[in-house]
Amino acid sequence: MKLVIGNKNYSSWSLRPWLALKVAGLPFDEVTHDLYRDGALAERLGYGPTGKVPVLLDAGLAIWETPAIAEYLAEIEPSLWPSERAARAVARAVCAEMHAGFTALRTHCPMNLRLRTTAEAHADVAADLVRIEALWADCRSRFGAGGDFLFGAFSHADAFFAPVATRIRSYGLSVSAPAQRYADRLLALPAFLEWEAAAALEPLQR
Ligand SMILES: N[C@@H](CCC(=O)N[C@@H](CS)C(=O)NCC(=O)O)C(=O)O
Repeated sequence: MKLVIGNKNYSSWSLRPWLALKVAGLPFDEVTHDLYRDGALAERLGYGPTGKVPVLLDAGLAIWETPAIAEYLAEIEPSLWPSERAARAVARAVCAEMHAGFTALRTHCPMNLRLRTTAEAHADVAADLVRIEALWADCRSRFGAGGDFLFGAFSHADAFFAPVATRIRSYGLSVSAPAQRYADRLLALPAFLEWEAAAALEPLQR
C-alpha cells in the first residue's frame, strides 16, 4: 500500500490514516506531497478524483476520502474498529461527526503542529469544544475501560481526533482535565511523535 499525504505540519486529514496504519503495524510506503507548491493541484488530481489528500493506493486502486480509507484499512486489520458491535457503531458515529462537523474549530484553529499561541480563539470554537469534551467523556465512560483510548484500545476514532489534540495544544485551548489527559495520551503515541518529528523538518508555510 501507498499513502499519499500532504505536509505533516498542516495536513490533518493525512495524519488520520497514517496514524492508523502505523499503530496497526500495517506496512506501507508514504508518498509525500507538498500542498503549497506550484502545480500541486494538478499533481493531486493525478492521485485521486477530488484533488485532495490523503489517497490510499493499493492493488491498482485509488481510495480517496478518509472515512473510506479507514474502512479499507479495517477490512485488512479489523482491530482498527472496536470488536463489539455497539462500540463499533458509536466509533463510526463519532468519526462521521468529526468528518462532517466541528467547522468552527477546523476553520479558526487549523492544524499547525509547530504553532503555539495563547491568543484567544474565535468565540464559535467554544461550542465545538464543549461537544468534543462530551463526546470523549461519553466514549471513555461507556467503552474505554480496557485502555487509555476512546474505546479502550486504539481505534480509528482516536486517529480521527488526533488532530484535535494538536489544536488544543497549538492554540492553548482550555479543556477539562479528563479531556486534556486524553489529548496528551494521543500526543504521546510513538507514531504521533514520529509524524511530529518529520513535521519539524518541513519548511513553514504560515
Ligand atoms: N473530505 C476529505 C478532506 C481531505 C482534505 O481536505 N485534504 C486537504 C489536506 S488536509 C487537501 O487536500 N487540501 C487541498 C485542497 O483542498 O485543495 C477527506 O476526508 O479525506
